[in-house]
Amino acid sequence: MNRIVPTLAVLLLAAGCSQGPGATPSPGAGGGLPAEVMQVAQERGLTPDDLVAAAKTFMPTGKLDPYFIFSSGGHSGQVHVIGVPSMRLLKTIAVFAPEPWQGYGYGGGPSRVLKEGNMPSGKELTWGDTHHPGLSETKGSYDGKFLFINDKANARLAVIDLRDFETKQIVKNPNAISDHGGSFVTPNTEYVIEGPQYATPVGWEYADIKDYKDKYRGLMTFWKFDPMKGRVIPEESFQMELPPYWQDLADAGKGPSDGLIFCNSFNSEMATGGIESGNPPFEAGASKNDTDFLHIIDWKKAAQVANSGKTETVNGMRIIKLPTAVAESLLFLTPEPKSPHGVDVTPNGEFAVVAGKLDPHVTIFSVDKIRKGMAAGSQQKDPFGIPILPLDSTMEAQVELGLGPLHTVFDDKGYAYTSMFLDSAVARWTLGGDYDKLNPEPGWTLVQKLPVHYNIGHIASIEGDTATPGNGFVVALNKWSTDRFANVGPLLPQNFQLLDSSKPGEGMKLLFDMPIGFAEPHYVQVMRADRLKPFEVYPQVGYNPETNQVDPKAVTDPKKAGIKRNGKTVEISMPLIRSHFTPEHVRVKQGDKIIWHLTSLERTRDATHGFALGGYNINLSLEPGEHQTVEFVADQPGIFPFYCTEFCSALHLEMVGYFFVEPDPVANK
Ligand code: K7E
Ligand code: CUA
Repeated sequence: MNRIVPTLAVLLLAAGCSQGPGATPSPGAGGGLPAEVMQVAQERGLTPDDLVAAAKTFMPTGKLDPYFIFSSGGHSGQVHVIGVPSMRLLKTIAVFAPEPWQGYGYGGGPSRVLKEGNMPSGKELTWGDTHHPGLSETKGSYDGKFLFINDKANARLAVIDLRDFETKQIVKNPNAISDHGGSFVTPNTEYVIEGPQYATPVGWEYADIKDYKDKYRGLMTFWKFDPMKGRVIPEESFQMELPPYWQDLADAGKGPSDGLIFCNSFNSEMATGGIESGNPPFEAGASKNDTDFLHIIDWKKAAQVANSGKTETVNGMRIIKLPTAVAESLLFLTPEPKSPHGVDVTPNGEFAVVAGKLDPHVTIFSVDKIRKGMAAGSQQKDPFGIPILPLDSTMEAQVELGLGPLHTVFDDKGYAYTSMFLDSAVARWTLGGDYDKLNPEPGWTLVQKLPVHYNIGHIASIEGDTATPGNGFVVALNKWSTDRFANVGPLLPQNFQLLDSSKPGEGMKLLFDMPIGFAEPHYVQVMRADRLKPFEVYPQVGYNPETNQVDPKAVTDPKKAGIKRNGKTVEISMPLIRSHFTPEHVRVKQGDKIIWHLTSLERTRDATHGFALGGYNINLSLEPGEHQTVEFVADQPGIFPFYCTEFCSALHLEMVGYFFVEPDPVANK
C-alpha cells in the first residue's frame, strides 16, 4: 500500500496545478503531500485515480463552477441547474408543475403562467414531461438569454428568461397532443421548434385508428420567437404536416446546413398496434422495416410559404398541409437505419449523425450530398408523394460503435461522443471531412469506449451541440443507477456521471457520480457560466417578473401602504421589508373579492421574503424588488395569520400579520 504514496503525490500535485493559480495545495516537506492526505487515502481505500477525480471536481467554498448544466426534469415537469465540475444542484426552475419554494402556482404572477398552459378546453394541467432543454442561440452558439423546454405529454413549450431563471410563458400546441423533437432553436433563435412524436388527427378531430394513414399526421411547430419581448408569438408561428411516421428527435442545421431541419422517425411502417386484437404490438410492428426515414425540412422556405398564405388555419394556427409541403419542395426523406433515436448536426454543419437503437453503427449523412439530392429531386416517392433520396446518395460514412447507440455530441478537437444504451458505454470516435486534421486518429474511427453505470440515454459535452463546442467534460445521463448509491427503496435515482475528456491520448476517465432524485432527465445542455448575466436583485423596486417592468400597482412608497374598499372589492397595498408587512391587520368580510398587491422594498442580495396565507393555498416568493398581485375571494370566515416563509432576519418570526374574515351571517345560516 505504501508503494502508491509517491504516485499519489505526483498525481495530486499535477491535478492541483491544473486547477489554476492559487488553487494548488501547498506540498509538505520535500515536495510530498501532507501526510494526512496519504492517511485518508489509505483509510478509505482510495486509488490515485480517485484522488485525481476528487481534485478535479472538488469545489472549495466560495469558488464557482465554470459551467452550468441545464437539465430536463423529465416528468417532474421542471428544469434543474447543476454546476460543473462540482455537480452541485444549484436550482430547480419551476416550469410545468406547481413549486412552492418559488411560489409557482400558488396565487401570484407565476400561477397565471402555469394556467396559460392549460388545455384549450380549460382542463388544468399541473405536470409535464420535459425532454429537451433548448438554450437560445446567436450565430449557432448559446447566447445565455433564454431557455426553452418542451412537454412531451401535452405538446407544450415553455420560455424561461435567464435573467431571473423564471418561466415567463407556456404555449399549448393548439393542434397536437404529443411532441418530442424539441425544443431546439434555429441558429439565431428565429424559431423554436417543437417536433411531433405520436401521430394523431390534426386539431382534436376524432378519427378511428383504421383511418390512420388518411387522418393521422405528425405536426412540426415553428414557434416564432421575439427576443426583445422574450416571448413566443403564436400569431406569427406556423406548423407543417408530416406523414404519420412517429417523428423523433430533430436538430437544426448550421453553416452549410443552415435553413434545414433534420428529423428522425421510427414508425415508417405506420404500425397501428392493437395487441389485444391479435395485431402485432407496436414494438414489433414499428420495427419491421430495415430502414426508417430521416426527414429533411427546408424551414427557411417553409417560413416563406407560410407567410405567402399557402396555409390552412386550424385553431388559430397556420398549417402547411402535407400536399403543399410536397408541392413546394419543403420536405424530403432519406432512409436511415431502423428505429433511430438521435440525429445531431456536427459543429461545422457539414454532417448529420444518426444513431439507430437497433443498428450497431452511427450513420453520417453529408449535407452537401443531401443538398444536391434536394436540387435534383427524386423519382422515388413515399405513399404521400414525398421524394425519397436514396441512402447511398446521401450517406457519407458509417462507424461501427456497438450496441444501442442513441445520441451524439461533439467537442472542439474533432471528436464525437455517442451514448451506447445497450452497451452502457460512451463511445468516442473521430469525425472525418474537414475535421480529419484536428486529431491524430484517422476520421470516422472508434477510439475509445468507456463503461458507464448504467443504460446511458442522452449525453452532453461543453456546448457540444453548438457551432462552437468546448472540451474537457462529458456528462453521461444514465437511466439506471442500480448499485451505485445507498438503497433508498425500489424507486432509484438516475445517475449523472461526469467524465474527463480533456486528454484524448489518455482516454476518457470517470470523475463523479451524481444521483438524480427526481424524474428522468432526458437531455441536458452544458453552457459556459460566463455567458450568463442574471440579476442579483430585481433592477427596480416594484419589478413585475411577468411583464419585466415596474408594476403600476407596485407600492414603492411605504406611505402608500393601506387598504381600500370599493363595494365588495378590497384592495390591499402592502410593501414588505425586514421584518414587517404594512399593514399588519387586514379586515375583510366573507365573500369579499380580495386584490392583494405585495412589493418587496429590499435592495440587499438574497434578502428574500415569502408570503404565506394558510387555509387559502396562497404562497409567494418575493425576491428583492419584486412585485406580485394575488386575487382571490375571501370565502372562508375566520382569523388567518399571514407570515413570511423565508428566515430573513433575526426577527423573521415576527414578520406576520392577521387576515380577519368577518363571517357573513346570511351566508353562514
Ligand atoms: Cu429520452 Cu431525447 Cu426524449 Cu433520448 S429522449 S434518451
Ligand atoms: Cu421576511 Cu422572514
